Amino acid sequence: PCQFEGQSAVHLRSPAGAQATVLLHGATLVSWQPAGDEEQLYLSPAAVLDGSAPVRGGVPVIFPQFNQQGPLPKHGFARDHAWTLQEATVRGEHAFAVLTLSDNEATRALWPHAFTLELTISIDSHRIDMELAVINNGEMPFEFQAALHTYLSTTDVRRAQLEGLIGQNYQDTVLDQPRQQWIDVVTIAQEIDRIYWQAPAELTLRDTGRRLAIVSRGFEDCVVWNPGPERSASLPDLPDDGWLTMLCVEAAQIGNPVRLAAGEEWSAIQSLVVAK
Ligand code: TA6
Repeated sequence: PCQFEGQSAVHLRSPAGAQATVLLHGATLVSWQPAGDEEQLYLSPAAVLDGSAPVRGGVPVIFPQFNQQGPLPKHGFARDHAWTLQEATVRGEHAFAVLTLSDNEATRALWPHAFTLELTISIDSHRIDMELAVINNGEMPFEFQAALHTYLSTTDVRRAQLEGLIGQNYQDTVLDQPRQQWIDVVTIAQEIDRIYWQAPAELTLRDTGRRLAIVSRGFEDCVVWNPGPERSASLPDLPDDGWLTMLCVEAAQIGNPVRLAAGEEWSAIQSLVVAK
């Protein structure tokens, strides 16, 4: 491992010059720069990186509980543990890293199951694939929710457009109401927190001079979150105007928790692709 702001991390560089950095803490991807392109992820300048809190930005891994939908700490515990780097290699056009987290005393105290999480991050010149696998190493089935809580960077979120959600049913978490999306484009002017159920596999984020495809496979739901000005000001690890330069578009499995039998494996992917 190398260091990122004094913390253990793995740095990837593809043959074409794309780069990515993953902290061992939470296996949090904190940076992704496609070849010859700028940073695509938002990382709060006030993020706590020393392992004492989840990282505000990048791509925290949510497991085995989404938000406060169960008895566990918010968003589960995976984002709050040190993962182990298994491999970091370049193969062909790709650079990739594999990180794992297995149950230990601390996780079993919260959640009494034997598991391994495996996060594989793979980059080529203009694409990143983030695959989360869950393996049940125990003798009983278990259930979980999961998400890749991706913070995308935006030039000005009020001018950004997220396309592809027309006709979709969603839970509006701010209003605490079920709703339906009637216009194709989601725009942000204030706090937004929505779970789109059974979301399409591909969405597009348009931002000043940029088009980013957000592709998911295996994750059924999609969460769109921006804290807006008031919540941004109240979150200690986000600058007051932090909401303007970020948008979370999360690949998630929330509505239908996965039931995994003993010895079985589940996996799902979120990919980001910059249009050339
Ligand atoms: O995924 C959206 C969400 O669950 C929001 O409700 C908001 O609370 C956000 O995640 C951030 O959660 P955090 O625990 O990282 O502050």
